[in-house]
Order: sequence, then structure tokens, then C-alpha cells
Amino acid sequence: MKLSGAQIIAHSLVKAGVPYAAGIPGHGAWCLTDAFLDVRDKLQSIMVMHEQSAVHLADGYFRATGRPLAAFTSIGPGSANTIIGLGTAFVDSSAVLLLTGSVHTYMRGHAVMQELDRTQAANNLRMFEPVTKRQYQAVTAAGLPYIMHRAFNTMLSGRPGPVHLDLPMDVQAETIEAEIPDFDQRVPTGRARPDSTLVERAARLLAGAKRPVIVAGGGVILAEAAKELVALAEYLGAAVVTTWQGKGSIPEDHELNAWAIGTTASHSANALASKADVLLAVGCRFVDWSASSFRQGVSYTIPPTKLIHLDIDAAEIGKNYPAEVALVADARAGLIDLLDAVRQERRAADYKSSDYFATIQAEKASWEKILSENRDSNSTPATQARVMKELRAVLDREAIVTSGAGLVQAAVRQSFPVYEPRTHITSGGFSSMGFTVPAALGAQLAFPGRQVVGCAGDGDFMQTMQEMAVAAMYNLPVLYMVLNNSGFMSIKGGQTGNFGRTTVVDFQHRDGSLYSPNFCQAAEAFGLHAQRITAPDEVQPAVRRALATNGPALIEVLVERKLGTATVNTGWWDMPVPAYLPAQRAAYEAGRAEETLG
Ligand SMILES: Cc1ncc(C[n+]2csc(CCOP(=O)(O)OP(=O)(O)O)c2C)c(N)n1
Ligand SMILES: [Mg+2]
Repeated sequence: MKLSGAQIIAHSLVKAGVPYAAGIPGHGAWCLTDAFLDVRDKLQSIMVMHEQSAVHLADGYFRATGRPLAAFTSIGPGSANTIIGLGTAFVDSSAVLLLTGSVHTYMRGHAVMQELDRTQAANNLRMFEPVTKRQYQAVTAAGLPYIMHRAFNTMLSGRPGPVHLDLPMDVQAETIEAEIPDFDQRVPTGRARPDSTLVERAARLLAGAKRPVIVAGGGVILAEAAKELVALAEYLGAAVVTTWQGKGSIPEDHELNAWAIGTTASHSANALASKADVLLAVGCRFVDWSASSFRQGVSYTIPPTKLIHLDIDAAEIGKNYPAEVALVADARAGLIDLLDAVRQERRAADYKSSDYFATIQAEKASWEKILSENRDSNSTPATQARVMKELRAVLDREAIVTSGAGLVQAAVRQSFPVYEPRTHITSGGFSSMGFTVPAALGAQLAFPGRQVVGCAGDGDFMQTMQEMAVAAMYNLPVLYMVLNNSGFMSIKGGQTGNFGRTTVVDFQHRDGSLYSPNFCQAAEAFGLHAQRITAPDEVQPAVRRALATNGPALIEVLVERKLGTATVNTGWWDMPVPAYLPAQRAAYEAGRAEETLG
């Protein structure tokens, strides 16, 4: 078949089952977007208003489904606009294929429009290196069928991640005789199993544990291992605690769920995990945020707690904590093998009658009590925590929620329980603002019939709110909850706690009076159904009205600004402060002295 380079890519995407490519065209990608037209019944081009959003949209789709989309851009600024999107996907191990137009191979270094050429020819490529799992640069059309199946192999095998494919304009246009290979023989099937001797050792530890805790990370969800995780937890009577990306790996109304671990997480998880005798960590990399900056005794106490670390990426083993037993394997295969081996060691725990179960329930109950102060508050304006409670009450169990950085992200984490994997989508590791809005579009494209709610702070929302145009144009029935507190209040909280004064965090006029755009009017202007509320009992009726429209909608909630009303601080976070703040400095140094890194 005679195909242009761009057509090879279009046909390869179709063969790989990719239904959407999101992006903004430009001269650098004209051949590509034109080639997409020929296959538009199978691969639909989706327009966005900023390239960061194209990547977040694809990322949201992957997190909701486990299947990747493509994003495309022109050369130069369009491609550079994707960096935050790629960083977000890379840090959280999410797969996205980014296709960028590039300088003609024969013009490299000659200062083509939008080329970065002064340190190296066509140097746009190097901007992406720290934020991609792998980069491919096409130099001939003939190389493209190979590059495409390598790109899918890289994106989806082992630990997933975003892949960047750089496409010189002449390579996109070059026409050759080409065959597109079947991808199923080019990507791995099956799951990598752990070493059976090590599984037995781990099983013995688990079987003998008095206070076992399982830490569920994003790897559990990526490996579709939630059922296996719950089965092992139930067999052992182990408490399950979750990282940002692990939220959803156990139904949060399960009695063994002990909530989120770390900073702005839960006291119950920190209390249980820091006192565990055996800890099984699955698909988690122990970042400072989930490990309370490695301060002994806060989230973890390793050692003496014995750590069994199961991860597909060997580089994570031993990185932040020493592992008693290291299992390098797919999370699902590892959990299946562990449960089989534990069965050989002992009978299932009658866990509901154990003292340890009572301890878990007591820790959970005392955490609920602390949480309830904000979550059950009747004050107007509503607290963010109360908004989450009301929203949860009105949505389906399998509704998908997206969030970006800010108090809202933590309010969702603490006060919006989820019950299924892939229903909680957040820019956790890179903690990017601007994620909520486009990620919700991706999730909605993945599940047109499901409720998809983007919960954004006013700051988060304003980084990508232009994508309301996309929701309106494609009539995607996403609901945006914008929690408006006229500021970057999470940052204000941090500045207040550490420095006792604040700057560039309140949205205000020169005279100090508060500023806020009217998000409700803005949403109407974009063509969304829009409402503005402020009392907690207005949330449920407003959400019902919005969902009944079956179209894109926004609810602006004017929320409480008072610090400490959205979330509860937990754990410890290493935040260096200068010596001119003696009390804070002393607290920081005391905490730091108890950190274990090595
Ligand atoms: C792209 C990006 N810029 C800056 C930050 C630092 N940051 C984290 S949260 C936050 C404020 C978020 O404000 P908003 O969305 O209004 O949420 P709030 O905390 O006010 O509820 C900022 C500036 C970030 N995480 N990402
Ligand atoms: Mg805000």
C-alpha cells in the first residue's frame, strides 16, 4: 500500500485501537492532521484550546480506561505547551502518545520558523527528555511502522509512561510502499511473575504478621489488581492504606480500608502503618508526600517494620526504604502468587473477631470524628469538605471524579470516598494545576454514559478553563464544580503555617478588596449550563439540575475561605524555613532529625 509517513501513523493508530487524537494543528503537523481525515470514522480528531490540555485529556482517558490516546501538536510553541501534561503523565506512570511536528530533515539548524536551533539543530526534542519514558525521532517514512509499534510497546509495557514521537515535516509527507504490522505480536502479553522463592518468604512474613498493613499505590490500579488486593487483605485481615494514585484500589467503604497515607491524608492510615509489623507495599514508590518525608514513626517506621515491596520497576526497590523482601513483578500476578503462598502457610484469618480488626475500626472511627468537623459543617459559605460530602451523596458509585492541585485535591482525597478503580483521577505526583478540566474531558470521552465531575479550585480552573469551549463544542456532559475561595488558599495555608504572613495568594484588587471572576457567567458565555451557589444544602439540588441537562455544566460554589476548613493536616512534610523564624526553624530541625534517608 502506498502511504505517506503521516498516513502510516494514522493507520497504525487505527490498528492499535486508538479512537481519538487530541491537539491543535499547525503547519508542522498539516500532513498528519490531513491523514487523520481519511480514517476519521475510526480515529476522531478532537480540538483543544491549549496543547497542555490535549495531553491531560489523553492522560485522563488512559487513567479511566488503561488505553492510550494520541495527542498532536505543531512545531515549537505548540509542542512546548505540552510539557506540563507530559510531566504529569510521566510522574504518575500514565501512557500518552505525543506526536509533534518538526523541522524538515534537510533544513535542520537553518532556523526554520519555530525551530530552536542555537545550541543544537531542531533542538525542540530535548525539552521533552525529562518528561517522557522514551522519545523517537523519525528520519524516514520507512522507519515509521517500526517506530509506531515500538512506541506502543514502550508506552504500555512494564511501568507505563508517555512517549514522544518527533515528526519532521518531510517525513510526514514522504510517500512509500508500506505495510503496517499487527501490533498484537509486537507488544508483550501476560504478566511478569515474581520469584517463587521470594514469594514464599514474603508469604511467611505475612502469615505470621500480627499487625499487617498493605500500602496500595497506583500500580495496583494500573495492573488491574484491585480485586486481588482486597482478597489478600481479607485473607490476612490486613488494613489497606492508599497513596494518591492508589485511591480506588479498595472500595473506600470496605471495613479494611484505613484511608490515605501521608501528608493531608488520614490519621488512621498513619497510625496503623507506622505501627505495622509487616508492610506490603504494592506499586508504590514512597514519595515524601505519602511517607511523611520519611520521618520515622509518622507514616512508617521501617525498620523495625518489615517491608515487602512489590513493584514492576526494580528501580523503586530500596530507593526510599530497605526491603526485607523485594518482589519485582506485575502487581496482579504478584498478589495472586502471594495469596496462593499465604494459603499454604495458614488458614484465612477470622479477621472480624480479632483485636487487630478492633484497632483498625477504632482508628477509623477517631479519624471520622476529626474529619466530620469540616465535612458535616452547616456553615455558609460551605466548607470544601462539606461540598464533597454533598456531591458524593448525589452521584452514582461509579461516577468519575477528577482533580488538580490545591485544597480541592486534598478535599477529594479525604472527603470524597470512591468505590472503584479508575474513578479517582488526579494529578498526584506532579501535582499540576490545570489538570482537572481537560482530564475530565478525557474521562467523559472514555465513558459517555457515566457521570464525570471535575472538582477544581478557582486557581486550578483558571489554568485551563478555556477548555470549556471543547466541552461545549463536542457537547460532552461533564460537570465542573469550581470551588471558589478567591485565591490559592492551599498555598496561603502553607505560608501562614510556616512564615506567619502571606503574599500573592489572595485574589485581590490594589485596595485589598477580594477579586473573583464570575465563573458562572463565564461558563454561560462558553455555552455551559451554569449555576452559582454558596450554602451546603444547595449542592445536591444544583448537581441534580446540572446532571439532568445531559450536557456540559458548571456549578460555581463560593466556599469558606477560612484556613483549616477544607482539609485536615496529617503526617509531616519537610519544609525548610530560615533561621529568622526561630520557632518554625526549631520544629523543622526536630522533624528533620528523625528522617531516614539513605
Ligand atoms: C502548575 C502549577 N503551578 C503552581 C502550583 C503550586 N500550587 C499548588 S496548589 C496551588 C493553589 C491552588 O489554588 P486553587 O486551585 O484555587 O485551590 P485552593 O487551594 O484555593 O482551594 C498552587 C499555586 C502547582 N501545583 N501547579
Ligand atoms: Mg482557590
